[in-house]
Amino acid sequence: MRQIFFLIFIAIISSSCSFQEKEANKYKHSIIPEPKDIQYEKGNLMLGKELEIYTNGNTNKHINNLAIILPEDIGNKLKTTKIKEDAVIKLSINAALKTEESYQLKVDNGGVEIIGADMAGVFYGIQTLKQLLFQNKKGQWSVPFVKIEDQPRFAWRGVMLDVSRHFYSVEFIKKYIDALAFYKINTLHWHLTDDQGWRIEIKKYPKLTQISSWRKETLVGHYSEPGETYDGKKYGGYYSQEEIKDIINHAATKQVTIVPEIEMPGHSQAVLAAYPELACISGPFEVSTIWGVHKEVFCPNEATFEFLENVLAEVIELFPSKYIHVGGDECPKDRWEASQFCQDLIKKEGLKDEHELQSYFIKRMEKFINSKGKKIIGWDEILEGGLSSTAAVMSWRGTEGGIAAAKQGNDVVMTPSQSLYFDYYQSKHESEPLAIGGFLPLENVYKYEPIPDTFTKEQSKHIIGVQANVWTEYIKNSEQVEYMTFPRALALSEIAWSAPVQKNWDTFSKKVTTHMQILEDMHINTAKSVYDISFQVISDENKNLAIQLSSPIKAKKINYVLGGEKTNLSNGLVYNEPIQVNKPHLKITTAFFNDDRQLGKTFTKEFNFKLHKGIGVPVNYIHSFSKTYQSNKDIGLTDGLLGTTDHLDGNWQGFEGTDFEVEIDLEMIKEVGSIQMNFLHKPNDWIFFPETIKIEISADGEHYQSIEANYNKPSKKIEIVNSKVVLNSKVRYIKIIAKNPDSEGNKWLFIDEIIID
Ligand code: TNX
Repeated sequence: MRQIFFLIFIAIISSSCSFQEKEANKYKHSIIPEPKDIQYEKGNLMLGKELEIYTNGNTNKHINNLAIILPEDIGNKLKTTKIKEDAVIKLSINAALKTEESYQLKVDNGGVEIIGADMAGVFYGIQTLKQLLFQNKKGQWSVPFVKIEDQPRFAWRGVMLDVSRHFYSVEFIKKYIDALAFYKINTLHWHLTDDQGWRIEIKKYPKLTQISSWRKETLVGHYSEPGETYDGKKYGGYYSQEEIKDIINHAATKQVTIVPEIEMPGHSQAVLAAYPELACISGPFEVSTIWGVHKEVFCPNEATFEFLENVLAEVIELFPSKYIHVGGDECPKDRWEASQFCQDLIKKEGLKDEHELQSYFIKRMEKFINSKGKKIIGWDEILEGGLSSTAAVMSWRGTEGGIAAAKQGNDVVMTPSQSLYFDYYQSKHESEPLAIGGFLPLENVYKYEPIPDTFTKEQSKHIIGVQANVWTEYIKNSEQVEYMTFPRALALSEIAWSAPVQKNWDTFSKKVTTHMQILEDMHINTAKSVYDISFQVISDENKNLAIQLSSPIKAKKINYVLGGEKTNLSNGLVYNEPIQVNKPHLKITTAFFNDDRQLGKTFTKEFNFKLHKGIGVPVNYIHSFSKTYQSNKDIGLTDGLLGTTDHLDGNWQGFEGTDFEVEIDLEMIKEVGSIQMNFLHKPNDWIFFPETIKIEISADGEHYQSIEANYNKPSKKIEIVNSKVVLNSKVRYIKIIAKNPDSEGNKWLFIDEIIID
């Protein structure tokens, strides 16, 4: 049936080369994920006061999505009053577009036309239109004339949210789905059960929500900190089946599939608290109050299988998803090893060991799930001990599991922790809220390529998608979920949707600034660390020291002033090139700007340089310094910055178990009065002063004079050991060898700086 909806006022004015066009052009490349093909044409379509929408097929169901996209003054007043063939916005499905979820979007004088291969395609066309609209909020709403053809790279574009470690409201889950769908993410993997809480109502087992959903308290601070303390507050919650249905229905309108995860056989301590008979040892057990891998797991006995089948029967009834996630990760085998029942079962089933017993467990559950017309997916541990050919694998411990699975013909979702764990830190700034660990800045997410270049076409087909995981041990509330997810989900979106040829970090990074603004308009709490400014001391072509300012994403503008913290940076200098160091004391205050608006925090750094004749001179290392302690890399020893007794202050270079041996070429003969070096002595941190220090100098590079450097042995627990050699000679080449007291072992030598006067 053909339908036309007449909505509110309309006025189409096409303008050429107007102010609006310039505005629109400015944001030309701000669609995330980057479409397959996009061509801008001259002119804009002005969306005025009245808006008519024409739909065919089921696409009238998207009217609401369209309503939300429209700016509040238009979209909030949707009315369907009149039928009209030449509507401004036309939505239709055309099966001639072969690729699932693909769409075409055309904006010209005639209006906006979105043709989708299917309902999802139309929805994604609307998301693109919404992004074009968001970008010109100037009271008047215009869309640039454009022709877009677009299709996804991967079918599974996912985010996993752990609601066990911390629990979030129904309202938030919907908001989260909306935000992800806006970036064409189509799968929410819902981690509903874990040791610390069971979050889904199961009618047959009421104790799951009475007991397993509640923990008596929660660990305070990081798991690795010594001396555990707890907050003493009962914590928990669960989603009723009604609420789950409501969320699933909402997700469907955003083309998002929710894949439920019921963890087995590990991460199941919360269940055992309510049903201790499902363990191999006798209880009681409690819902866990700490993080990590737990030994209390399901026993592979008939009671467990019956329980899980009953649970899954209700889960399958609720969730339309083709996949059911069965967990399978981190299942310690201690209880199974000690259990006579398990050992007998291993013998009876002819299994090799406890890993094959886990595989027996998963295969049994898979049979049940398949019998209900669904497929299983599990964490990569389900590969251990053998896997059926129909199971899909989520590769999280790196990519090896995924690669092995794809090679043997199993479908794979790539979610390697080092590239896609959104519970990792995204910035090293000390103001960053407590996180589990790791370091995953936006750029590292963006760089991730899910298909190994050694893969054949056939193998590549088994990589069905990518997913980011938001584990929530340290994510206490929904604002924090948003913070950890955005903007990193924008990079995920582009990995998952756009073809590799469309990807470009510089372009993407510019788009991010615009989208940070859009996300703010959507009331999403984003991580502003993409606007952090870092300082790096470098030496320019003339061996002059300079300070380079940079930010994680390409800045529209970095402003700075020399000096004061409270200065108004919008009137500051615009950073174009490294700031010359021409005096020993320098203080820089700086921030990231978009036009005249400061976007991130203000950063201030003070430098106290010791300016000497060796400044900026490159050092040739015979044994390389450790990557962990590298200060300003190759000029770290000649950057004029002296290390303090804090060996992590960023100035020291560390050498583990090797001598310190370098060569320096001053590039011309210079009158050198003396050479000084500082070594750190800090035995509690396994850092020791050198056994001997030898300096060799030469004017021609052939004839060297060797001098033993003297120094006073340290008398304190922490001391900077200075050694000075008076030369008063003409020198060009310098060699320095400081002996590590333990050059075969693992003692550290720390040096900074080589001061040539
Ligand atoms: C490992 S990834 C886990 C989770 C933790 C996560 C923390 C996986 C399948 N298991 O239980 O929350 O690390 O990063």
